Amino acid sequence: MHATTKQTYGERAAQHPNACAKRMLELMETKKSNLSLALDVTTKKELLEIADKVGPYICLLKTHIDIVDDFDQDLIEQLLALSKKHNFMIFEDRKFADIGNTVKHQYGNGIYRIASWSDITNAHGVPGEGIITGLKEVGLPLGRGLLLLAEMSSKGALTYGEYSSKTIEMARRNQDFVMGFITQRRINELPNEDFIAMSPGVGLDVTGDGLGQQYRTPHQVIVESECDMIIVGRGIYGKGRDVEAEARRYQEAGWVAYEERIRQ
Ligand code: 5IU
Repeated sequence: MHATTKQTYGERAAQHPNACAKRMLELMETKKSNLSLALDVTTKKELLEIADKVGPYICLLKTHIDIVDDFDQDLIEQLLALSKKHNFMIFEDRKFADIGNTVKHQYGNGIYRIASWSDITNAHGVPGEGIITGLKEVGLPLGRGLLLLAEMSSKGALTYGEYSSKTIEMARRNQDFVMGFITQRRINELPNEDFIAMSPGVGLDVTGDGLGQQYRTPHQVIVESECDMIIVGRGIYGKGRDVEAEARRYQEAGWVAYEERIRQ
């Protein structure tokens, strides 16, 4: 077990050198939530309605802003208002994958201007370290944080072995901006390192979606795999589900697992 696995989110926040990671950990501690909602819906109305219902239970709202048919600037303003109302941070799951100069513009410019509203975003290590340098130029002055994709949850993913280790090395060299990983299990941390491990592919009722997604339970993710945050999508807002009840259920399951872990 890693040293940070047994610490509380609050203890880790108090000594974290990365400003965005510190804010995230503080929020998890005060809100008693390690739940992130992955809100993959295609209309502004659904996005805002579900975010408002689930807001009290989550620490982080994960978006795919480019799938919203009727995207406009007002959506961003309303989303930011909800993040203040309910006290959650925002993570645009953009998965940047190009050279530094291109991602810099994809992050700061275009219709979405992701850096202007999203606290956190993420990137693949595929292009090499220039991708971090490019994103950092835009994000660091704004106090943003970056997650690297160390491991994916989907069947047959190529993110393993040396690819994952090299990604981790890149993160180590950029700890001012890289705050953690999207991963299926906690990475091997060196002394004085603390990367927030966020895990998608979480569900309590089903094990897959027929399109390659693979689900594990909050207990498997937080206790067995030592990750810090569960990212849940359709388990909360899927067809026929009571969104608020499911959000509460996942928040509780995530927090109970965390309490078990820090007591171990
Ligand atoms: N997501 C994954 N697996 C990954 C990565 C991202 O599922 O390895 I990186 C995203 C895709 C979707 C959300 O936005 O997390 C999971 O949604 P569901 O809980 O509805 O499967």
